[in-house]
Amino acid sequence: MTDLPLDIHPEVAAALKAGRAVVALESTIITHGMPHPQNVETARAVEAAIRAEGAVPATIALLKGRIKVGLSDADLDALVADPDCVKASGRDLAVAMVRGRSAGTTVSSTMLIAARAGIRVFATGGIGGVHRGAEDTFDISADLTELGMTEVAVVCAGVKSILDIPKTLEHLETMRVPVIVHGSDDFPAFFSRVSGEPATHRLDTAAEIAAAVATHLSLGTGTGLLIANPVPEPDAIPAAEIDGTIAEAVAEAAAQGIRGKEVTPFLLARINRLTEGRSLAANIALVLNNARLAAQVAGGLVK
Ligand code: PSU
Ligand code: MN
Repeated sequence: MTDLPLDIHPEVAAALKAGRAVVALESTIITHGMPHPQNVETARAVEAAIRAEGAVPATIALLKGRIKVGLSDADLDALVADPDCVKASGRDLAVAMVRGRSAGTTVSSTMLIAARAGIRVFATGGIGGVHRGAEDTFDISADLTELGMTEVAVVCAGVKSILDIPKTLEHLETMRVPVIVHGSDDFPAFFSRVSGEPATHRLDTAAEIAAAVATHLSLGTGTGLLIANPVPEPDAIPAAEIDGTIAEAVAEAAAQGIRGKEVTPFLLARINRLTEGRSLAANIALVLNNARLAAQVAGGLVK
């Protein structure tokens, strides 16, 4: 085995050593999920939101072939400035590293790296899942596979209806991944607070969620947890208003023959464009909201 080129930022390393709260963050949302400059602004705002809750942020990415756990300001600038930056899920890491590439890490690869670094709580916007039409395309995100085999709690705002939400929830059930909705009886659909799918479990406070995460980890099931946190009401876009746009984007992707790992970035970019910024505003608000909850959960976990 070769030694992994893995750099843990000194602040993150010190926090882990001292048993302080640390929250991992992914970087595909920065490199492939949001337009510039909102991507960089949001990345910095999310880190600030985590610090404001007393936790230490650890944004994870690949920089010129090295795994970074915690990015300096210069690292973040270098990541977004790299024209050859790729999107790396867990299976893409090795080749990207051997080639010395920079990459945004998806939920799947970020979970993998967070677990290796000893970080148990991770905040993002939305996870990948079972795509609409998966019965024909077999397009199921590696994020679900990773949730089934890596012991990290992922705080998200549910899943976008670019995905098949009922099938995504079925898949998580099959893989023994607890799905906990924060303060709602309905599983959230990213832009919308409700998806029409009932919450399998509801917990109302960060302290209760932290206790559930701690208990799940001590059970040793080997799986992660999905914590779904509905978008704040003022920023929510009702399903009735966004569903047509999403359907349009999904149809365009199919018509243009978009496949594999290009599908999700294509859909996100189309939806951002079609809603002229409204979806982006909701996206930013929900990521910040998830970062705050994740920091509180991480705080509860180290108590
Ligand atoms: N969904 C979003 N925003 C995102 C992503 C998903 O609403 O930025 C990104 C995440 O990094 C997620 C990845 O892990 O897309 C999933 O890609 P795929 O569907 O190709 O597995
Ligand atoms: Mn896919």
